Amino acid sequence: MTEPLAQTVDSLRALIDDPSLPREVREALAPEFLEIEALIEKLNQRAIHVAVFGRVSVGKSALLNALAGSEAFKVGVLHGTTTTRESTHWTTIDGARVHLIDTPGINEIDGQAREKLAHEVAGRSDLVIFVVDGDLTAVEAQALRELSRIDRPMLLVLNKADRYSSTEVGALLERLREHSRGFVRAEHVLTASALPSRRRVIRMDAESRERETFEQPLADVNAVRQAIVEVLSNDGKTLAALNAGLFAGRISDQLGSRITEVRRDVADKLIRNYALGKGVAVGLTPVPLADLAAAAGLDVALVVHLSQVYGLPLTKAEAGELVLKIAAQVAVLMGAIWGVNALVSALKGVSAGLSTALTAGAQGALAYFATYITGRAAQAYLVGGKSWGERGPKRVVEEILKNLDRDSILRDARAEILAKLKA
Ligand SMILES: Nc1nc2c(ncn2[C@@H]2O[C@H](COP(=O)(O)OP(=O)(O)OP(=O)(O)O)[C@@H](O)[C@H]2O)c(=O)[nH]1
Ligand SMILES: [Mg+2]
Repeated sequence: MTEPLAQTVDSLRALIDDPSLPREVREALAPEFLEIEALIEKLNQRAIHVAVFGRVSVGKSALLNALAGSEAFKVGVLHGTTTTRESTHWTTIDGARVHLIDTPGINEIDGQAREKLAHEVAGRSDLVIFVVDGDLTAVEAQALRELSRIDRPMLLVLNKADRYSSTEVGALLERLREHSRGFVRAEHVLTASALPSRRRVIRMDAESRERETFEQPLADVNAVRQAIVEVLSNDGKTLAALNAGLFAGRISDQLGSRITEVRRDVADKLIRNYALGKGVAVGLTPVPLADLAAAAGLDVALVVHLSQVYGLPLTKAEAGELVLKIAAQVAVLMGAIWGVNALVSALKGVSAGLSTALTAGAQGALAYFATYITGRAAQAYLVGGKSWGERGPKRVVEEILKNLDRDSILRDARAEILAKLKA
């Protein structure tokens, strides 16, 4: 496989096999991963597309047959044997899958249609072969110019070389190189005998009598085959590979942001579930307000789980430290920003009996809220790549608290907890 192609396949494979992606994220991304698997499959096939163009009856179909080693395309003495806009056949050259594309003679179709076909077919080919059987005619020169604008590696092949002497072939090649200068590289002007005429041969039979027979000489398309192999190897950054690379790059960018999105969704769900779990647990067994901070086991579990979602796994001890750090900030900020009174009145809003004893729902809601903030803060820390960033933990927690709709979270939490407790 060529270098850039191999790299593309490797990087796609790495995306799929990334061990830092937890199961939840991987499952949510299943459709994207399937698409990438299919793309890798396609890249691994290492296929190139080769199209032939040329005047009628120059031997385009015969040339493709000789390359394929089979009678894949119809060959005929009549002008205009190939009439379908394009017929195709897969073959293998040098281990690579090659898609051969045959087209009708360029003088079969008029200027505009011809240009359109050339654009469409050559546009998705990795190599264009322009076949002639003599020096360039005006129509051929024009078509060659049009094709060269599509900017694909192009071979100019003098077919039916068997009909010329070697001196004639030499002279014709020279003229073709001269007339195609600027469009086709000199080393890409080649000869071929796709389907040499049968030769009359005289042989002696057993009785020493001369017998006239006809022999079909073997096709000679070695130069063309060699050029295809070269396109496959050096031009390895062939357009197909390059395009596939660009496509893959786009996919991995898209996937990158999808992964971020999915991680956020999964994290949000986790935070809400743990917060609810904690709220329900505390609601079932109300404890004095001071003991809430101690009931941090669930928060630690939440942080460990979150760290896995973000592919930055923390140990229980590390998560415990993080929870303490966040709790310290929350304690300071809750006091400083809202004041204890504000918090008490917020809870009053959800519970009439707050002044004497916290009801199950209200205390549960507070526990929910504490876990929710812990989760959000831990999430910010993980998104920052296990760092609080320049702002430091205090500012991060401060911003989370500031941006929260405290009252509605408490209200929703209480309703959810009560619903669970009743169930
Ligand atoms: N002598 C000789 N004749 C050839 C060679 N290649 C093809 N021919 C003959 O040229 C004629 C046309 O061949 P095709 O392969 O059908 O040519 P084409 O360019 O596909 O023609 P259209 O499909 O009609 O545009 C047939 O009679 C072939 O036998 C060759 O290398 N040497
Ligand atoms: Mg043909």
